[in-house]
Amino acid sequence: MSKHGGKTNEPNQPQIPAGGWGSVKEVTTILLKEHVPLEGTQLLVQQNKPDGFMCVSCSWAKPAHPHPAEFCESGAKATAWEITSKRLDPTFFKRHTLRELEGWNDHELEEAGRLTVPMRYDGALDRYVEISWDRAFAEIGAELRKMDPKQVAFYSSGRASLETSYMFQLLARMYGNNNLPDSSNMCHESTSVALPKTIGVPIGTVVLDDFEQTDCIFFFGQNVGVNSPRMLHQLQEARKRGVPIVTFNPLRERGLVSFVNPQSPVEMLSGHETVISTQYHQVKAGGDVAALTGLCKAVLEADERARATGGPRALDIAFIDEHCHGFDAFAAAMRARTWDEIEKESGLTQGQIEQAAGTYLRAKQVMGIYGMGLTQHRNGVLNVQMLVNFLLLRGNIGKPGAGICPVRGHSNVQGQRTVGITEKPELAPLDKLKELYGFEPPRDKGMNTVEMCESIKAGKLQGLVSLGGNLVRAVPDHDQMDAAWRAIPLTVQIATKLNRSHLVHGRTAYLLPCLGRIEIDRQAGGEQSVSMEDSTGCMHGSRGRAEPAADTLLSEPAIVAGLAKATLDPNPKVDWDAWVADYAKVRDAIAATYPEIFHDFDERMWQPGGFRKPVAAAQRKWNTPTGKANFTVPDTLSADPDMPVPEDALRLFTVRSDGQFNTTIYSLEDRFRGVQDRKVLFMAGADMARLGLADGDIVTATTAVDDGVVRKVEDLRVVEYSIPAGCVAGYFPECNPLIPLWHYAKESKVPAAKSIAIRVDRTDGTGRPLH
Ligand SMILES: Nc1nc2c(c(=O)[nH]1)N[C@H]1C(S)=C(S)[C@@H](COP(=O)(O)OP(=O)(O)OC[C@H]3O[C@@H](n4cnc5c(=O)[nH]c(N)nc54)[C@H](O)[C@@H]3O)O[C@H]1N2
Ligand SMILES: Nc1nc2c(c(=O)[nH]1)N[C@H]1C(S)=C(S)[C@@H](COP(=O)(O)OP(=O)(O)OC[C@H]3O[C@@H](n4cnc5c(=O)[nH]c(N)nc54)[C@H](O)[C@@H]3O)O[C@H]1N2
Ligand SMILES: [Mo]
Repeated sequence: MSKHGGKTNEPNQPQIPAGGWGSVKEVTTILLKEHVPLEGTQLLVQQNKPDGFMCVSCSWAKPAHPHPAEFCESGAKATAWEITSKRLDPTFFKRHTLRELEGWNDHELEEAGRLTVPMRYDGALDRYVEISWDRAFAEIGAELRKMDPKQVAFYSSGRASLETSYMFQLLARMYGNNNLPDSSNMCHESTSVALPKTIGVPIGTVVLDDFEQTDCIFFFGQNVGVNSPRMLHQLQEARKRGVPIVTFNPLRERGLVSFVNPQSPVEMLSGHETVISTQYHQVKAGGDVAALTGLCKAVLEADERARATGGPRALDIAFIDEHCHGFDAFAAAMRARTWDEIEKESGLTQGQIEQAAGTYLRAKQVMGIYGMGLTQHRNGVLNVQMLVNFLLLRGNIGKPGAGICPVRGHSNVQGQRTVGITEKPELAPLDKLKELYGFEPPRDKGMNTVEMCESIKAGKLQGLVSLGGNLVRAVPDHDQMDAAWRAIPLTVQIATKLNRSHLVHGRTAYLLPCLGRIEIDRQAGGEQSVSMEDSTGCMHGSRGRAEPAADTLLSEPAIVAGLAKATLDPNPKVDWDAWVADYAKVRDAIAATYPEIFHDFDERMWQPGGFRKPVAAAQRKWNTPTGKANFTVPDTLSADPDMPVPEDALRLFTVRSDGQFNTTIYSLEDRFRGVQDRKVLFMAGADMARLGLADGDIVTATTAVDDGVVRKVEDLRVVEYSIPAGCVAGYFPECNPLIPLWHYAKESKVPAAKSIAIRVDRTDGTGRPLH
């Protein structure tokens, strides 16, 4: 299964490298399709520049010395999508009722254009109707004041700025709860739980400079070519220096195989591509604990051989002695595992794992990069801890060129946590908030995303205020959740475009349209800028450059302030209006709350490359209970001990395509995987033969668990693909009805979107044959 990078001949997979002409064509197509005016295309040059606007797509780091065109295909699509010239004004709802719109797909809904005016749902007409901002705030405030604060949730999708997020968490806490679920609860929460326990910080230790110094990269479950393409530049540079990249991923992802830099005319003309992964190990979905156990075992075996022969040690003994806790128990646990069980659970051979371990052993500075392939599993936290174990064995944390690198999703998802968006009271600076604003912050634990869904299902949640996002589509168990969602007494959605969560709304529902980050934000104090934190813990300023989509839009800070003023009793220590007039005042407040991270915020945010938040583990200071970096002993090698896959079933994992940003579907095509539609299942030839299926068959997928609920998705097309037998891949969000809400990562409650036991057959799930 393990192959060296480069081209392969696999069923139905396009033989294209990531980047290249395809990328240029895609960018041009979407700019034209969205009727982006010429000034708009010129805006791309300002993307991710120290004085420009920060990309609204992923959160990958922004270099201090950016490329003249520091954007990628995904970023350009996200920009075009936001600055589109299409508008959804209230006349749209005169033409379409909500019930009618429920028949539209996710692409069609957002494609209708930017929302322009605040609206309230009118049940008699089954439409949203325009309402003034003042009235919207007053009515929402009056509703919220009547509710039990503990039964209201304030969700945020990870895009809103540090300024907005700080105001939003303050609103929730002054209102009376810590119910601040966010997109991170479905994403890197496994990281936020695993890393503090092991290395004492909730974020990664790697910065861009490390890419210039590393001599080996291990890459687990992250699809760089699609989801963080700007990182391909760092990977390409590393490859040019001969740095090996060892990838573990069940799918052969094009962007992980090879890359042509679309911003290099020479490469484009010569068609010269860089091989990205020098080893590609198609681990089984959920097989990473086993694979990493094998890797650690191989390192320990190499160390024993070295000791026997008197050669140089394979372990960094000095580092382990000085900095680590729990090594002996961990080493014993690794030795006790047999290669048989490791091979069975990982789907890789001992030889393949030893080959990868050999590469690791030859390197002095190794980085471990990962994404949703590790976090969205029942063992999501353990997966991350196993990667830390592996790095610790050779002291690969806290030195240049080495470290752990979680690749975060939304552009400010990490920053939202930094400024207090969390349901865990112990992670928020409650005493400081009390001191600054003179109120008693709630001390009880709030709801995370899964807990909020449980509360909705139980009919308890009274109100939901969503700062961006599309929760109805992003959460598991769609069929169960949709009905419950409609019974929520009040939903308030702050959004840029129409999505499913606006159709599946609460009994009273408001839709509040906001400015996007790319737009000029004019307030009483002049044009405003905002800030965000990238995946490597660096904070950047961002200035909007495009004319707003409509002059009726409010900025996110203005909307949060509007809601706060209408909902909360006046507090002389919080001048919401002054904050909206001048966001520098919000930054002052953030700096007063977190002086260590944000001192001199207003100046430092324009520093090229951003300013970095202190990350103790990067200095080998371990803020853990033991004061050391902790090894973790895995209690299982099994992919998913609590959702075993029956003999006649498969393990489904859900992924993204290059035509989407989460639930935002730019186009139905996935050019990297060579399909034109999204209702597909990527399946191994061996499984197709075993199940009597042929490429192109239309099937129904049913979740193979026995909890009294039938979960199914119909009309999926089987696509033969290079994927380990027993695993099958489908798209998020189309396959979300198959994920039970209760199936989430232990400890972090991240829905286990990469591990769902399903049966696939050519009937509708009841035994009736399909077409
Ligand atoms: N263009 C674009 N960019 C995005 C997004 C987007 O939707 N579109 N979303 C943003 C967000 S919020 C996030 S969180 C990130 C997500 O970025 P990623 O972390 O790349 O997310 P996914 O596409 O869900 O899948 C990750 C990869 O994990 C692999 N995988 C699945 N199961 C396993 C497993 O068990 N083990 C291993 N080793 N690998 C596995 C899949 O094959 C896939 O290649 O991207 C962000 N950037
Ligand atoms: N099966 C499965 N489920 C998953 C995942 C998976 O891999 N598989 N991934 C999970 C992950 S990692 C994540 S992060 C979540 C994503 O969950 P969310 O973050 O909730 O969803 P998005 O699709 O990113 O939200 C898109 C909407 O945000 C709004 N929006 C866009 N820009 C702005 C803005 O500037 N301001 C405001 N206020 N609104 C804006 C638009 O209206 C748009 O429709 O989904 C999770 N769900
Ligand atoms: Mo995410």
